[in-house]
Order: sequence, then C-alpha cells, then structure tokens
Amino acid sequence: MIAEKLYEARRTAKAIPSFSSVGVALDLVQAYEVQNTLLERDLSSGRALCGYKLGLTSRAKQIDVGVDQPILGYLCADSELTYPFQLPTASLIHPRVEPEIAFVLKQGLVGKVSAREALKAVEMAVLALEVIDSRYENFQFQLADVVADNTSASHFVMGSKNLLNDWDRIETLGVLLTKNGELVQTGTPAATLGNPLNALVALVELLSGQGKELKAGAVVLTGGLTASIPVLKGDWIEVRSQHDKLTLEIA
Ligand code: OOG
Ligand code: MG
Repeated sequence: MIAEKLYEARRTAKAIPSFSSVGVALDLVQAYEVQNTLLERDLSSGRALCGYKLGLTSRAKQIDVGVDQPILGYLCADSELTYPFQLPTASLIHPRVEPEIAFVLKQGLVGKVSAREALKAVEMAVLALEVIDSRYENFQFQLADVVADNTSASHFVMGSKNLLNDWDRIETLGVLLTKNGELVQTGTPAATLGNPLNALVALVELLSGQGKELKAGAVVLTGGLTASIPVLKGDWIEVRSQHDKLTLEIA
C-alpha cells in the first residue's frame, strides 16, 4: 500500500504527504521493506539494478533534510543520464542536484571490509551529480519516510576522469557547483564520512545487514558533498573539480 503510493507518486510526478506527517508510523526495518518492494516492482517492469546510493553521509546533507544517519537506496541503469547530459523535468516533481563522488567496482564486496580492501575493489572513482526528487510534498520527511522513498533517488550523471589516479589527494580536492554560471555550493570529498571510501565501507555493511552484497560492476553514489540545489527547466548546472567538469542542462 505504502509502496504503491510512492510508485504512483513517482509515475505521475505528483507529490504526496509524508507518511509520518499523516500519522503512519514506519520504523527503519519497515521502511527498507517498502524500498525493497519498490525495487521488486521496478525489476518486474523491466528495469535493471545497477548499484546503490548512500544518503546523508555528510553533515551538509543531514542538516539539509534534518535527519542524522547514513541510509541507502538502489539505482537503476536507466536512471543514468548519458552525454550530452540533459535532465527531463516534465516527468519530475521538484528536482534538486548535488555533487558526489561515485565508484564503479571491479570486484564484489560483502560483510565487514576495511577502507583498504574497499579501495582494491574499485575500478573507477569519478565526479558525479545526483538528481534527487522526493516524492513527498515540499521535500519534507522523516528518516523512515525517505528510506521508503528510495532516498529520493531520481537520476545521476557520471564523470569520465578516473580520480583513482590522484586518490591520495582526494580528501582535499575542491568541488564547485555552479547554477547558471553562479557559484552556489563548494565542497570536498572529505564531506562523506571523512573519505568516500568510508561511505563505501558503510554501504557494504548496511547491505550485509539486509543479506545483500555489492557485485562487480556496481555503481555506488557515496552521498552529497553539499546541500542540494533546486533546479528548474532552463537552468544549467556545472560541477567542477581539478580533474573533471560536468555540465547538466535542465530541460
Ligand atoms: C535524501 C537523499 C540524500 C544524499 O546524497 O545525501 C542523498 C534527500 O536529500 O532527499 O541522496
Ligand atoms: Mg545523494
């Protein structure tokens, strides 16, 4: 029932009140069950799972949405925008963008792993943009609401420069987000639990708690480095670091 409402809100691009705000109390376990039901629905409609995302790994994001612990969501292959990057807003509710670091794995990971082990499993680390689109009115929700809503997952864009080549300096890399040419956010990959690898370790642990693993080839979004920025049709967004630059047109 809850999954159905979220599925319809996404399909019709019509926001619904959060469940907590209308007195439907979910705990985190139930919220992940709802998320898994949504995943099953997506898979049975022909979508393919391509990886996972972390949410709320940075203080900026925790403050942004008013909740305080990392959570996970799933990513479907058709949510990745391909070059030239254009976000179709007609099918979305109130999209926002946030800069992230993303990994592509060359080996699977399961259970409790160290950051060093996690690094060995990484094929590529890239600058990325996540587009989030909460299915809840005014982007207002409690932790369990947003978990049920697959952590607001909508679309994502991956850079092509492999940051592993300069990984020792990842924590001090600067990331700039501009909207229509104006600088709106600055951040660093250290925002995600100190290092994006710590976020990857946390994800593997969270997944293991659900009896799941990360498979070779999986994409992982490690969490917003800054607060998210609302976008409207006609805007253009650029995310930039020393190594890479991505431009997203809001269409
Ligand atoms: C929740 C999703 C959080 C992140 O990177 O922290 C997230 C939201 O902000 O709606 O994707
Ligand atoms: Mg995110």
